Amino acid sequence: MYIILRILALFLVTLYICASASDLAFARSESFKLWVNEVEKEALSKGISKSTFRPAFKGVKEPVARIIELDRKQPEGTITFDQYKSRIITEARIQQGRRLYKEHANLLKKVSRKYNVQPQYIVALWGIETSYGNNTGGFDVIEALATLAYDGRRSDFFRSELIAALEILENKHISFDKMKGSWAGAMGQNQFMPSSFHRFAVDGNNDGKLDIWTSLPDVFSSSANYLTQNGWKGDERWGRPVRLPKDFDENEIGLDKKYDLKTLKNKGVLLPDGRDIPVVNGMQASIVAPDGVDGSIYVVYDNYRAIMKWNKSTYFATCVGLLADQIVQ
Ligand SMILES: [Ca+2]
Repeated sequence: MYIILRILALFLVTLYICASASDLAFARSESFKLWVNEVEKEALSKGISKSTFRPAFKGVKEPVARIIELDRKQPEGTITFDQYKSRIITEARIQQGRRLYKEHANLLKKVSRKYNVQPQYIVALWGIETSYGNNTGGFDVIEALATLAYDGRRSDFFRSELIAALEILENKHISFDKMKGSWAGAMGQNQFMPSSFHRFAVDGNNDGKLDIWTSLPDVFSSSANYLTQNGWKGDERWGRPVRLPKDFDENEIGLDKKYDLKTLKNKGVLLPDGRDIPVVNGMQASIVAPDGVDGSIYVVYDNYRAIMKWNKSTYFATCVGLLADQIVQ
């Protein structure tokens, strides 16, 4: 009898747990539905039509657990620059970059002239963002942005990106089923967030659409336009690797400190092979040491700051510069 009671009790407890778990799931999906209704109201008030909104949200039933998981464990900061560099600038990526640089030379030349950005930087950004268009991310952009906007960690940011993404659909640059991107909503071959798309995407092939998913003229022109709108100088480099003298004051390292090149030369900053650094009057430079003074050291110019507008990471900006150098070497 005692055993039967135990089993019955266990059964009831299990039933209770199951019921409360499903109640919870139900409550969660109801709360998400209400939230989507609210987003729809906002979208309609901002000029998005129902015929855009409804199909775009048709498959969006609940927040995607995988995206929230990815958002909570971003690797940046946990690896050294040296490790990052060896992952990003692989021999295969250099070789492919050189090949594509030649293959698309005419288009790149045209874009480069129009936006005053050297082609190797356009190719390097393309290579690092999506392995030259091979890895654009398989997430549905609306679903990804809705998940992150609902989740709460950075709701305001992702909600405005979500509205911006809906505007792209409204303007028919891409259809909702082809609007793929990263888990964080970065889209197409150069991984623009929707707000960057609105500010910097360009119709490179003049077909009336801004298509950074499949049109290379649009991808290249948009990347170049991004850089040029953020202060790129077509007659300057990004920076270069250097060597510091032994007695160099570590407090002089950092993007917040700017020097003219003659000052750096006088402080004993040398090229890696021991020659003097080139001095160009009027150019400002900073010293960057991503792994500290014992790691690799770089002098960086204004163009480096333009790359950091794209992605606010010294790891990223340095690798774009180094890969660009390799592509034209
Ligand atoms: Ca186009």
